[in-house]
Amino acid sequence: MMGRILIIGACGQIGTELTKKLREVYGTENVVASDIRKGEPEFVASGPFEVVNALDFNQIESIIEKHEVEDVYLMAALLSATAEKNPAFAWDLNMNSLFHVLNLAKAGKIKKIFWPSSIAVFGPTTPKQDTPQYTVMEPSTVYGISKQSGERWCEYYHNIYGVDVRSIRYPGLISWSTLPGGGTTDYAVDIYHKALSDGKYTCFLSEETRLPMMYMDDAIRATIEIMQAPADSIKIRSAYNLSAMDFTPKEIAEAIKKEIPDFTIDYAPDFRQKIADSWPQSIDDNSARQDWNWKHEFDLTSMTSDMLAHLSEKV
Ligand code: VAH
Repeated sequence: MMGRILIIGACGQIGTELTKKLREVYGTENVVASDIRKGEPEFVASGPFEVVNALDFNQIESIIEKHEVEDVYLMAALLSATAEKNPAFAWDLNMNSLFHVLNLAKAGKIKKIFWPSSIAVFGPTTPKQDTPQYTVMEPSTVYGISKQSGERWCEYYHNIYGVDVRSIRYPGLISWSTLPGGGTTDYAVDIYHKALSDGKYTCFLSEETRLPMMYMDDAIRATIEIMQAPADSIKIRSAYNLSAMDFTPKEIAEAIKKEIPDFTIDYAPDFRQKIADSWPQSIDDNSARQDWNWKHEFDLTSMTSDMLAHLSEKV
């Protein structure tokens, strides 16, 4: 039998859905969810759950040994907006949690690691259209700096110690089943909830702010597919560009209006506008498509239909 999977940060926006999908694929008992505190009772009761502080090396090590874990998905991090409010803790959490998992793998206690990077590694001097896999990267946010540094360390641990760590530069992610936490792209989730509950939305980014985005179903599938790919097909050990679509608040509002004609939007940009303006508008992800056969499935129209359908059931 293969070893088990441990998800650190399993109660977050990605972690919650990743846990559910991994349990469908590998069996509930083979996927251990963990977070710094217990999440929703229903989620905690849905399979093996442990309270683990991502900054506590000994705790992570003991859970890996207790459950005979082979693969670790490290999803704990402070996202862009929150990290700007607490730079020191964001750097500590985003970097030292990664070092703990890389060092456990270097010691032979973990076989394979997934670590999420982000298009936030790019900055104001990066080409904004079809941003290449390799280009100028001068991130201007704490989150982006931590993700760029993390990519360098992932590649170093692979090249020097043979650690099998794999990473994706996620764009903004949109999901119906879990609320996002502290991101700049969170407007693209909030807007669907407010369209159904209030029929209107005040967006914290300006109407022409174009950002790379992806539906969570695609992001979860990409995460599992990169981990299932043969090691020799993973030619990039920093992190792969990944993309599905890009849109502006105006365009997502138009997509919603096709299903909710009376929906209205207005704009009140806040501090997150400066973060968004530092990021690319669209991403070239050909390396992922070539190396491990990535292909997205959802576009703005199909995502909007799926989001509104699921959220309408929850209301
Ligand atoms: C954020 N959702 O907004 C994250 C993501 C590209 C954005 O990294 O911080």
